[in-house]
Amino acid sequence: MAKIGTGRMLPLMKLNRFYARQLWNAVNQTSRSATTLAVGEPTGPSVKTDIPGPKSKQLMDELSELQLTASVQLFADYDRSQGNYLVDVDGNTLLDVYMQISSMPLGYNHPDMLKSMDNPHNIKSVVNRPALGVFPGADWPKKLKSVLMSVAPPGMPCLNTMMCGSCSNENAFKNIFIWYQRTKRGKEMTFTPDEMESCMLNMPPGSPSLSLLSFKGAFHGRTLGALSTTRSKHIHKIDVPAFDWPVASFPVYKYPLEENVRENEAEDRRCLAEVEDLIEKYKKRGSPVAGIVVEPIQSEGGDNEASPKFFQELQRIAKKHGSALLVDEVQTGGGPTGKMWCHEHFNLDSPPDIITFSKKMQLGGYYMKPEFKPQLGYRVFNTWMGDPGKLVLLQSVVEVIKRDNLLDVVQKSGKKLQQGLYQLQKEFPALINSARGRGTFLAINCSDTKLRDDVVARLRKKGIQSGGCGEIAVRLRPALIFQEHHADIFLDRFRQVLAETK
Ligand code: PSZ
Repeated sequence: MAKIGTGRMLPLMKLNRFYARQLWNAVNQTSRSATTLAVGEPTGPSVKTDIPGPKSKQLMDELSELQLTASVQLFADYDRSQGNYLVDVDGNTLLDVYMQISSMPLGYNHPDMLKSMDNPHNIKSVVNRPALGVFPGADWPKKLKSVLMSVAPPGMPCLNTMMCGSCSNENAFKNIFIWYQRTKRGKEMTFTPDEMESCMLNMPPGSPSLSLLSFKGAFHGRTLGALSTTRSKHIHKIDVPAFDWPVASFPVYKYPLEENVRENEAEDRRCLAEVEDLIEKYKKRGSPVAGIVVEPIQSEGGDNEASPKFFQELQRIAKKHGSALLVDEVQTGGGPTGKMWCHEHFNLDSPPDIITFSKKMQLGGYYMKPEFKPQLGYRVFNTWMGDPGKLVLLQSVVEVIKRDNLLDVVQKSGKKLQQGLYQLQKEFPALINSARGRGTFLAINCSDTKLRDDVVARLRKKGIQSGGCGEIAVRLRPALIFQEHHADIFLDRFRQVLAETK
């Protein structure tokens, strides 16, 4: 068993002696060199079997007795995975630039996160999971302030915690509708008998006709309300009833950006004009746009970027029409763009109204301006309302981000990755194009879907776990501890894959 920091035995952990040694070294090191950021990692990928290998296939059969396994790629060994490397049950070691759909901020088995469980108080916060809306623990307000508020986007002093990305959006949408109706009424507390009765029948005025505007290519989750704003793929939506809410075009840029400035500015204007038209149209229809919901970089939809100017204008349009602006940072939040929050790159006139988060933040939730806090209890509420156990993990994550300057690491590794992608698209212009992104939150397009799927599959054979998004993009979503030498490995394998395609 590993001994750690305090000198006590690590409970709950089956670590082999090698990793235990590395952990011990990591915890006791004070200087933060490149190697301490990714402690005890393998020196590179190694692939021994097909992926999925025989053990993965056996487990797949076992799991298929219970559920559909169509999306399962492999079974992982989370005891042996370390840092940037995912180890599977067949002993294959993959450099993971996808990180559980962008949700592992510090890679696998980070010593500081493990160490946080070597503490009886923290273990009790996992064991005794409260209904936070009714019985929060004594340290909850302080913890929210010292952890979540310490990385809050500027100008957003209020907060709700939730479970996942979808339910963060779902509940944030409710906050927007409640805010919108309160603004109309002038006061929240006074509901008419008609409102109280009609809402029980899903009818106006109690269940008012209001809408949220989202964008083509958007992904905001799969729960029923969120799904009405999701517009990325039919497989996400088909057969499920949806609200008749407006959908505007999201900019589709020509790359490289610096050579297509005029066209891309015209594209911004086209999309913004559409937003404004839709707001007018839905107002006339009797279903006013209470809020605009947007990702800072459309992720599932294909890593589609929009300019800071687009977002500045979008905010101005929202304000002009009395609509709230919700920026969905579920995938972009937590540091991968080189800032804690991607919208901080946009230089907005003022903070957005609501920012939702999940993934790298360990638990879901949203920051909001004070006027978005409902004034009555039980309006935005559920059993758990987040999870103190996850906040313990986030505390370690935030401490490590600050201590190890991980946003700087992201910027440095991101630059290397991005330059490497630019170089590769110059070498293989018939195969790949439109490298883009911020920090290590990067993507590149393949010439068609078949090639993209093929590239992702062949990268895996060479020991790189990447992911696709949209129709033709390969996306990179490494952990914040991804360093320049990892970028070299990725770029080298990517070059090999492309050279073999030529
Ligand atoms: O297929 C899926 O359901 C996927 S694959 C990646 C995601 C979902 N991302 C989740 C996500 C997101 O990227 C944005 C911008 N907003 C909301 C969500 C929903 O988060 P979860 O999956 O936690 O409900």
